[in-house]
Amino acid sequence: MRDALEQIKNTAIEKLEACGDLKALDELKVKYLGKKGELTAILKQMGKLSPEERPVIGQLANEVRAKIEEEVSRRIAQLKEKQLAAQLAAEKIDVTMPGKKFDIGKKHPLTIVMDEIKEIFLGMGFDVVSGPEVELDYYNFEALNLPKDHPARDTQDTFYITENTLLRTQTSPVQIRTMEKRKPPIRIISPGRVYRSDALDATHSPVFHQIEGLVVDKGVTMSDLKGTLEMFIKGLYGEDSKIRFRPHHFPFTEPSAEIDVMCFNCHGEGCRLCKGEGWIEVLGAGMVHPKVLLNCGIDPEEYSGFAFGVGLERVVMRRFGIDDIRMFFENDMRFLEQF
Ligand code: 2NL
Repeated sequence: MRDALEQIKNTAIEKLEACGDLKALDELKVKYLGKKGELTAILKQMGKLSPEERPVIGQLANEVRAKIEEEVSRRIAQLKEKQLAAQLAAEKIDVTMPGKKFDIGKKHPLTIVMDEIKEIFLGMGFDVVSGPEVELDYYNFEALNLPKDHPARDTQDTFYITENTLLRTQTSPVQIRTMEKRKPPIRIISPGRVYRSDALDATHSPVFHQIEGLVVDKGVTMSDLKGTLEMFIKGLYGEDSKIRFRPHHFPFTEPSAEIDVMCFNCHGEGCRLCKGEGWIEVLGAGMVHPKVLLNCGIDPEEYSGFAFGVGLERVVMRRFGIDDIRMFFENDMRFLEQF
C-alpha cells in the first residue's frame, strides 16, 4: 500500500505539472481526490491492514492527499496567472494610436440663418410659434381675407388634399390660430415649411421656408412696422443696412408694402447680385386688414397690428452665394459640408 500511495503521489504530481488548462486540472483533482478517486479507493482497503500499520499508512495517505491538494492549488494559481497575463497582452491598449475620426453633423445652411432670425426676434420680445403643415382652407385662405376667386387660391399654386384641407402655402394660418387663442398684446413669429405647386427649377421649389411675424396691440402703427423691420434687417445684414418701402397689395394687409434692402454688394450702385437695381426685395408686410382681425374675434376699433413675411431660401442663397435652390433639398454631402 505504501508503494501504491507513493505511486499515486508521483503520477498525480507529474500529470498536474503537464496539465495545461484549468478544466483538465479540475478533472485531475476529481480523479485523485474525489469521492470515487484513486486515493479514496486505497483508503477503503485500510481495513485489511494490521492495527500497527494502520496509523502509519493513514498518516502517509494524509500526507499524500495534502501534497496533491497543495500541488493542485499551486497549479490553479499558476494557470490563472498565465491566463490573466495572456488576456492583458491581448487587450493591451496603445494610447499613442491616433483616435477614431467621427463625422460630426453640421447645421443645414437654412437652419443657420433661421436660427439667426429667430434670435433677432426673440431679442425684440417675440414668441416663436408653430402649427400644422396640413391646414384647413379656412385658416390658409378664408380667414386671411382671400376671396374664393383670388388667383392665389388657384389649384395651380396650392396642393389640395381634400376640398377643405391643403398643404399650407404660407405660415399665416399659425398666426390666425394664435389670434383666436390669445388676447392682445400679441408679438409672434411663425417660421416653418410651406408648399406651392410650382415646377422645380433653379429658383423655385414646391417646398420652401417662410418666417412670418405678427404684432397686435392698442395703437400699433406703420412706424412700429418700419422700426421693427429696420431692427430685423440690421441684425441680419449689418448696422449700416438701409431699407425702403414700396407700395404693394396683399389681401390680408391694408396698407401693404414690399420692403427692399440696399444691395450689400454694390451699396445701391447696381450690380449682378441686385440685377442692376441697387436694391433687393426681401419682405412683404403691411397693417393687418380689419377684416382679418374681426375674423379672429379681435375688435379693429380697439386694436391694430402689423404683419410681415420673408422667404428664407432667397435670403440664404444671397448670403452664401448659392445659385440653385435645389441644393438645399438634395442632401449632397459635398454641399452640406461647406457651411
Ligand atoms: C409675402 C409676404 C406677408 C403677411 C405676410 C399676415 C398674416 C396675418 C395677417 C396679415 Cl395673420 N398678414 N402675413 C402680411 C404681409 C406679407 O408675406 O410676400 N406674402 C405673399
